[in-house]
Amino acid sequence: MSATEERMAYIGAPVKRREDAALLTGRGTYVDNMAPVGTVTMVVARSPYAHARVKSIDATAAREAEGVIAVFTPADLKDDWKAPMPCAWPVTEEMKSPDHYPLTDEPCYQGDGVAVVLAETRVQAEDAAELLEVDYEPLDAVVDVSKALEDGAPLAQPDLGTNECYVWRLDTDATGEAIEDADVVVTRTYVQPRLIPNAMEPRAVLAVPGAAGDVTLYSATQVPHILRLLAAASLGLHETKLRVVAPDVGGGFGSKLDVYAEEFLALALARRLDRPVKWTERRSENYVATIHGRDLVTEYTLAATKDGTITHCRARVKAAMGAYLQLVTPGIPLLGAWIYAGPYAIPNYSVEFTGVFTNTTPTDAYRGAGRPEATYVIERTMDALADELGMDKLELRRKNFITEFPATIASGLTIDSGDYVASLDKLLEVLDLDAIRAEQAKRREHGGPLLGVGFSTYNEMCGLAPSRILGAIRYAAGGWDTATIRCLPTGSIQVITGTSPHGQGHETSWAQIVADRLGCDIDAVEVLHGDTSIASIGMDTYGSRSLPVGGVALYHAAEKVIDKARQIVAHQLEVSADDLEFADGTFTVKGSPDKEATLASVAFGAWAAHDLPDGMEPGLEATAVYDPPNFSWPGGAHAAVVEVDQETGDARLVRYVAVDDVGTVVNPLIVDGQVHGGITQGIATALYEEGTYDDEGNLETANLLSYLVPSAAELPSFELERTESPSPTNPLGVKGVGETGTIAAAPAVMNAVLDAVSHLGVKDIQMPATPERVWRAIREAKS
Ligand code: MCN
Repeated sequence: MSATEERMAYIGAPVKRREDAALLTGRGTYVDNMAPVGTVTMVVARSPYAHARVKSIDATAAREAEGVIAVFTPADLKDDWKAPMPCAWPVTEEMKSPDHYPLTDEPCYQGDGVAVVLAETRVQAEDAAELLEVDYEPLDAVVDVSKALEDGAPLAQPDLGTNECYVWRLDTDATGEAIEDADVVVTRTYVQPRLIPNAMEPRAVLAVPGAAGDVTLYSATQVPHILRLLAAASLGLHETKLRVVAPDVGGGFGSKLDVYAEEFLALALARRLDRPVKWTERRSENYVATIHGRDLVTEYTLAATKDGTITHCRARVKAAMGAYLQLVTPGIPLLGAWIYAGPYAIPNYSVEFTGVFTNTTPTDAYRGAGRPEATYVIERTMDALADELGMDKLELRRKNFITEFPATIASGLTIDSGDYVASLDKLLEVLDLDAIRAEQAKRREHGGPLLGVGFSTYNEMCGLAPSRILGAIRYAAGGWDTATIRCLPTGSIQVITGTSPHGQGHETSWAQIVADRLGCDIDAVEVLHGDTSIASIGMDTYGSRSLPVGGVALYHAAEKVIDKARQIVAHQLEVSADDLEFADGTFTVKGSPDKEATLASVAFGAWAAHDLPDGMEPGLEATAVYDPPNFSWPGGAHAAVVEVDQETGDARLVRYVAVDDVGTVVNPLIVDGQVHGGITQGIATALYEEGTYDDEGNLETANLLSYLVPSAAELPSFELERTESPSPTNPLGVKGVGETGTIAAAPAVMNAVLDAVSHLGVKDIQMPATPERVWRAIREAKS
């Protein structure tokens, strides 16, 4: 019997997050809460120019300032780096990558670090940094992806001789028919605004040197394991000499899936000074020093026959890399490269990505990473194609949905399961579209805020990822993960996971999986993570991978524990292992109900080791490493209802309905929370958030006043529903959920805004649909 067929006490139950009590009562431990004796504060002096050459730095006054311990410039530290800052995803052999070191004397974006100051207190370090006299020679900067590709554009990285980082293509031509020959061809160009991640906790780093050449790095990171490996390589340390701890981490949303200059600087300087070195990012610093997301321009084409059968899709994407390649910068847009046909059966497929250097903060993973970008252009263009065909927008979607699973799609991947029709049907049950259309018509006739409804039917690939595929697309690491389950002699159970939660509630959902499999009380299960000295290997948390990879590893580890326990019980009860049944934490002998053994008693017996089968190792624990054979394929249907004030252009979201299929749900409470957060970030893209630079490369939206992060006050209560097609790829039947909302929401909202004003002749509005943009679009359409 597979796990999905069994009755489960915990899987599927809305268990409250065990993480929350400590966090909500201020008992969490974040990096900035730590202050070992002798800690020195590090402050990074950052370039005010987007592109410049540092002619000289006079640090005399800074060095003499009160409390200052040291000042370092790039030249002082050049021997500390055995390798440049790493990029783990060289997407093509020819890809260009500028040298990137933690400090530079040719800053290439506003905020690039040019020196560090170390002082006894933060205030002293900040005051001293103000005293640095840096003589800059400003250089030409380029900030716009399209302009950067024009002849004669300033070079973001002059040594490379071009702003083109790479060109990556994927073409299939199933029918051999040219796209231009199709009955109807619709092409649109979309701008995906640059997004600036705003985790509750900005980044923070504390490096503590040990007595034997070892060092511990505490970091607000999503990737302690990856960080240990890469920092050790860059500093020329044995990996065993570096321990990385991710304590409580206040969110990351992809931005902490990276290895950063400040981590390397703190490590190098703690070893030099033999004192703990701490750096805590200020919110305003977060705006320039932590990676940004998106910033793409995409030309997207759909072609169809007159009856609405879609025959081709084509995407031409220009993606900003920023000034350097961070950990996975070049690969991020490509995470959408296989799903530019969405949930639709489209035989001819062509995508081309051009990575572009600009003098801006590097881009990298931000919730959804590549897949919101794909879904946005598909879903906007589906609406445009429906208009062109004179067809109902949902009918066009239904006609083209993939309905048979597993489905090998034109980009070459196989979607293991899904039911897009069921999700859309359920969405419509909840929505009451007829009533919305009637109200829309009434308002158009009698006045009042205009009403619009928009849809997004989506799928995504997440659960990163089968290692072989990652290798084939030139990503440097694997996509497996690990889990250890240790049954302690008292019946308590320790779980060690290679995932590194930073808000996703793994301590709760992992305990649910283990308590279900082993039939024990959930409170008996402790989940340990985020410390390389405890979980020595792992692949960390991103790409909605933790459940479909790390959670499944847990399942396999539990199976191994049960197998070993079964052998012990068979030996002790003198029965065949095949005659033992295991349920609710107890082994019973078929046909002899009086003979039984609880898992807890087996754990004690395995620890005492008085009576084990010959040759068996004492102890009851097991480790599993799981490499998924396929990606995880969630999907669903979302709808947004907006009101648009014609006079001011203000677009307000009034309803949001989401139906998601994430396979078997382990914890519905956590899943709802993930979907809430995800949708909010998608809505933020559609209506509020946009990072902009002026032509000189000054970040115009450099704080929370000018970069609008929505709060709960701007949002209605979301109506969440689910359909469930369990993944046949893994024994739990699970699919990832962490990014679904972000992927689906932006096009639903934008389609709704356009629906509200379509009768006025408005055909396009770029994101975010700010009051000014909407107002202008209405005015232009009327004139
Ligand atoms: N879950 C479940 N049943 C499912 C799917 C998931 O119960 N069918 C639960 C899991 O057990 C887990 C949580 O939902 O507790 C998320 O699981 P998963 O989808 O595997 O995603 P990850 O744990 O790998 O988290 C990464 C994902 C990403 S990519 C971003 S970005 C993101 C997100 O999670 N960043 C977050 N959610 C976030 N939530 C918070 N609070 N903070 C962030 O920075």
